[in-house]
Amino acid sequence: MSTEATTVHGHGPAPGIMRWITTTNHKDIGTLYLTFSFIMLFVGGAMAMVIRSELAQPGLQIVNPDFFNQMMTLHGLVMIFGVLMPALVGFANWLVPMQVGAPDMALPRLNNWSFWLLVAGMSMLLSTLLMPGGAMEMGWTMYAPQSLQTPFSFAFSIFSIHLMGISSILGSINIIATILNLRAPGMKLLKMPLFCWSWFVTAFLLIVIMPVLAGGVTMLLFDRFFGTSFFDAAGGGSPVLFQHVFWFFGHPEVYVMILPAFGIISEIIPTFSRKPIFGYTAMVYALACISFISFAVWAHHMFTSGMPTAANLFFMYASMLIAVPTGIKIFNWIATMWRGSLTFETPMLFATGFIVTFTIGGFTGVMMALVPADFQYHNSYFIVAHFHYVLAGGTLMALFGGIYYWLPKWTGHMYLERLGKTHFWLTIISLNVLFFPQHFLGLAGMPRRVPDYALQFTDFNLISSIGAFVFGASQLLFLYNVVRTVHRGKQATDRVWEGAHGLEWTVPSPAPYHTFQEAPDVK
Ligand code: CU1
Repeated sequence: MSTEATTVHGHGPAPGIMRWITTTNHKDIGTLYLTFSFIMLFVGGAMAMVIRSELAQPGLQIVNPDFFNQMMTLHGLVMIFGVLMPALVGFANWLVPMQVGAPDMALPRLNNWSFWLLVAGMSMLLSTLLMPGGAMEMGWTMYAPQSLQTPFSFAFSIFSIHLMGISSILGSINIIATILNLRAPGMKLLKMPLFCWSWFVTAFLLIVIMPVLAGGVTMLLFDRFFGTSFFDAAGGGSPVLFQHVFWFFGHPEVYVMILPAFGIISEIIPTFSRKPIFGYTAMVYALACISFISFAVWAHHMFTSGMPTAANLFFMYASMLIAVPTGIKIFNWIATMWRGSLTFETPMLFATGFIVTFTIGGFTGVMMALVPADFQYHNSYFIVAHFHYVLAGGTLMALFGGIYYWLPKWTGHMYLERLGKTHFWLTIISLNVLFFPQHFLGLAGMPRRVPDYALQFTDFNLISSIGAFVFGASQLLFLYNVVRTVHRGKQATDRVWEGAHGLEWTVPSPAPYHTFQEAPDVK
């Protein structure tokens, strides 16, 4: 790993394991986040394998329904709070200081605290599996009234969500403070690389939504353990109110997981196109626009909850509006590639794969935004297919691409290119085998979150499960490649990707004078 582990306080790094526990160095903390996320990917992935094993055949054969529900709930929470968010924060730690020309994050000790709070929170969440009654079973959305009938361990799940929320808020404060206060002279906001911009916007989203989630789950805690009735109809409360509170957090949370992924893609594509990003300023405003509108669309998750038609229509139109700035971003990535000197090393394969699979998820999102159509899709496997195209086909692909792209910079070693390409092709094919049939299952009426199903759903479920096993096994290639790179990859050169005009590593996307300049010659 990085050899420059000196802290900003001028002391040398602590010896041995204490270095990693006490570190305030942004690169060390970035490595910690990424390593933690990598471990959680296999934990959450193992839960997905349990789910798909059970669903490979109709009937109950592997696990009992209670355990299935616990796996389904924890899979969601682990993937969101343990894998995608920590990985993106890991990228922020590594890249934001380097991209704005800062010596470290603005608040290095807080940075260390953010990481270890996350570890404490996630450990507590996983420990609920071992408690009497097991972990919670109502899905990561924790809808009342089911969540008011949960085992004792629910209190610990809520506390773990509080810990992880505090971790996210502190991390976001650090990113905003770094970007606003520690930019090098001449690094104007509208000259920052797009990855920095994506995290700058995301950090504000997190600071707004995390307290809302904390408030919501605290009210659940009070209803469940202290006799209040915020969400309990029997005491005059409203279960639908919980859905409003939850999705006011939950929808922007989706953008927390995708905007930094957009940032990663916006760095990779210019490098492998040997051109500056097309439409830099439009990309920045699109990010801001998406995050702004994301606060006005939460009830598109609740069209069937009995809202007035006028409200349904408002949330339908607002949701469809988000397709505009998102479309601008997709267009600009493709325009960046247009007439570029393209090469397709592993990071670029993942970036182009991202555009395809993420866009499929985007299109099904537009389908579900339509109120009358959503009545058909609601609570069906179609929804599962949709958000896995966005989160696995989108964010996870961007993370893989980003790791391959920056690993030589971070470790000084080169990964195995052929193995990386094999990982990409196995991943993209198995991902589609895994998730595409789920659209058909949902349209044919298979509900989500069930351990058993009617016989007519057997074939597509089996195909989906086979895709899942191949997808899971493919990630072992990635694990091997990364570990091997860190330990004994061959020396990386200064300009691994041979990007023209210094468009490499930390600065591919700053604003050029204008975006129509000719593609520069390679060499
Ligand atoms: Cu949403």
